[in-house]
Amino acid sequence: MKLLVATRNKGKLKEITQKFSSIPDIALFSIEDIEKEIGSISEVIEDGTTFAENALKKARDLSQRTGYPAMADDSGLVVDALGGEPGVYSARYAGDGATDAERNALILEKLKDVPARERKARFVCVLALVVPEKGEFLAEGICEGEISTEPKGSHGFGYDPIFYLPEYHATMAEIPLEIKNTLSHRARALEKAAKIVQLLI
Ligand code: ITT
Repeated sequence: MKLLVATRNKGKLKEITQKFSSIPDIALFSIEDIEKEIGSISEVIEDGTTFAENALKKARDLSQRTGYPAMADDSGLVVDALGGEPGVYSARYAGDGATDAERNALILEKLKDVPARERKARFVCVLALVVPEKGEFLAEGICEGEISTEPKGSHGFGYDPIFYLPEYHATMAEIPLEIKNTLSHRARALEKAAKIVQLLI
């Protein structure tokens, strides 16, 4: 089965490719691969109020444009002390054009007076699979942690440097990618999605 992956995020793509590498009879193509064949694909506006809505919107768009099965992920950081922010706004938090470092700094600043016990947060990932003639499927993965008091580590991407995993005594950016890929929200959602894909092949 040919499966198009609706993301331009290199970190996500790497994680998805690794997780699906053991599934026989599946060939993954990124948006960039498809653009080489059909020309540029405009960005989908992620204006949904839930991760599921946005993931479905991205997967439907790519599948409808190409006629192939497509998978998209919407993911982000949910911080309890910020009432669930940045949530679906994770990619745009701190404004368009802000860097990962600026987004991390904004969260640390907003939490500067919040004590350790109230710094609980989670990464959430929803994967949407849209398969012509077979249907639409959703898979969710959650990874629980805390917001640290300073950024640490250089692995991963996005909010990883401020996402502290108490059981590892380290942030997500301090642990090797191979470990992140066993416990991350995306890893968990991908495991569920892989089972769905295997049933559809
Ligand atoms: P695509 O829409 O092209 O897939 P994106 O980077 O815009 O890529 P999202 O809209 O899903 O992705 O935004 C999710 C944001 O949440 C992302 O930019 C990161 O800042 C953050 N995020 C998601 N997964 C993460 C992870 O594993 N580690 C750290 N931050 C993550």
